[in-house]
Amino acid sequence: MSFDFIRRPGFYSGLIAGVLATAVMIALGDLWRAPVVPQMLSDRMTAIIPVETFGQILGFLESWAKPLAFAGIVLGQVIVSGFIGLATENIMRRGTSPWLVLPGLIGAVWLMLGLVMAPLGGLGIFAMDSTAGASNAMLAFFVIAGVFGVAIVTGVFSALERDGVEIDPGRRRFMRWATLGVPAVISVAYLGRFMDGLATRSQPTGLTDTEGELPPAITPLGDFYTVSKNVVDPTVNADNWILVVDGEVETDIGFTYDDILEMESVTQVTTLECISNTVGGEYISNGEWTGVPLRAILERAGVRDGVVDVALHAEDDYSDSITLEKAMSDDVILAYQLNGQQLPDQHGFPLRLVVPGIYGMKHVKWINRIEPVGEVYTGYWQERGWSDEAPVLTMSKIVTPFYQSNVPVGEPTLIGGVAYSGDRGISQVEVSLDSGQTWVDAEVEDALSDSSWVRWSYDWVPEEEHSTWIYARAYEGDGTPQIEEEQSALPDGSTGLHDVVVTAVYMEEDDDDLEDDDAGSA
Ligand SMILES: Nc1nc2c(c(=O)[nH]1)N[C@H]1C(S)=C(S)[C@@H](COP(=O)(O)O)O[C@H]1N2
Ligand SMILES: [Mo]
Repeated sequence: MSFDFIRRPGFYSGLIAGVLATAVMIALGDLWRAPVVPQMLSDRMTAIIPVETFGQILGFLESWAKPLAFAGIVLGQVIVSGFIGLATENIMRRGTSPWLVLPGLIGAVWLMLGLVMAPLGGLGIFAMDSTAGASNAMLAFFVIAGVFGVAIVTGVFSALERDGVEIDPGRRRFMRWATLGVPAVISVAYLGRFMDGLATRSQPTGLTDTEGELPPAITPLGDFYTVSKNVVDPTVNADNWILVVDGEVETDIGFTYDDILEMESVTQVTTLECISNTVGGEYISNGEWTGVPLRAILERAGVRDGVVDVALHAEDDYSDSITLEKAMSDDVILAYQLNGQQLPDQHGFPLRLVVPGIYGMKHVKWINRIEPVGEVYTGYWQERGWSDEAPVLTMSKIVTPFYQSNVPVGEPTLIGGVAYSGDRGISQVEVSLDSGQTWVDAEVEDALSDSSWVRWSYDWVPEEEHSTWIYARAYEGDGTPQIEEEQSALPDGSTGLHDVVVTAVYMEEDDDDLEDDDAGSA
């Protein structure tokens, strides 16, 4: 088998065109909310692959599965583009005019995107089932197909010209780099910036930066963790946004952003933790949320008899549900503020659900439709094997000291962190300083609310040089201990005790000497 085709102009023009078209597609996703095909396909793929295989192959689950699937699809797409380029070269070598090949190529790619890729991605023909609708997708696909076609045809054409017609070599090279090289560089740069954003799409909290002290009780906005399924998150214009309430209700109603702001508001502290958070992980933060009770909205529409679940639909085609019973409790709110500020885009502007006691997955962001339904509703992550009830499993986390750090013998070291049980309270936190043999009580701060984590601390004075594992163990309000058995996050959330290894060493009190040395050498 020969790989000579790799060096053929059709093939590499196709590769470049593929990268270029992908970049344009993502840019249009950003600008027009046009469908981003690899994003749709990776949504679909992660839904279709059996959970066990998925969990095993990808180990780290929800936060990495999507970016990996996405990157794989883009790569596949670019390689297929290479072969389309090769086919185009073969056709053009038979003397077919580029002015015939170009519209043919554009039309074929346009139809393929609209009639094959969009339905495969679950959005219907030309994405007519998407939030943005078909006309948007038709136009976006045309621009993408156009860029793709022009890139390939000019690439192949200039190569053929070089074979047949005499052109000054300098100009020819310039032409080729100008028509293909420049846009390729721009799009690689754009893709690079974008892949960077992809890796940080799920952003851990800045919780761990607090060695030697407890983390803030309320997580500052910039440190609040973020998780989203999207490659491109929605940015919602509140002026055009309407919250629709329909389904099993007496009257369908719509609320504008101002309607919501005018309703009586509540403010409450509630901790958010992602169900894919590992033991001791960074996907947990505590916020002060302001909004309106979900019940107030549901009562205006009037919920019909027989309703089981309330589904929440979002601008990014994400959805999830909570039971009607939960939806009616006082502390379930539709929030439009976080820590007294307008809800930031990445946390779900203009409106997101806050549902105490349940993992972050159900705290739907960018909500645009609320639908009471008569049967159990399967949401985005439930289609991918995650728990539907998703109650928070009690956890404790050692924030300080850091893993593998040295602490001084004979002096106090602060051991501290957070403990969280959803909405079941924390009555006690214990610490072990001898790798789990004996336990001492940590001091536990008062909780800021029934659904807030608590901070705990213990001053430890190691008496001799040694290494040890520090463990923490929390107890719920009614005294139930957290589950010690180690279990990975899928499907119900992780369990097990968090531990951190540290070494106690003699540390010389030589600060004065150092200062003297510094002064001497200055
Ligand atoms: N519309 C929408 N809501 C969503 C998600 C999403 O991808 N889309 N991700 C969920 C997940 S898995 C988590 S853990 C929380 C994270 O909320 P945060 O980013 O505000 O911390 O949002 C949830 N709500
Ligand atoms: Mo999550």
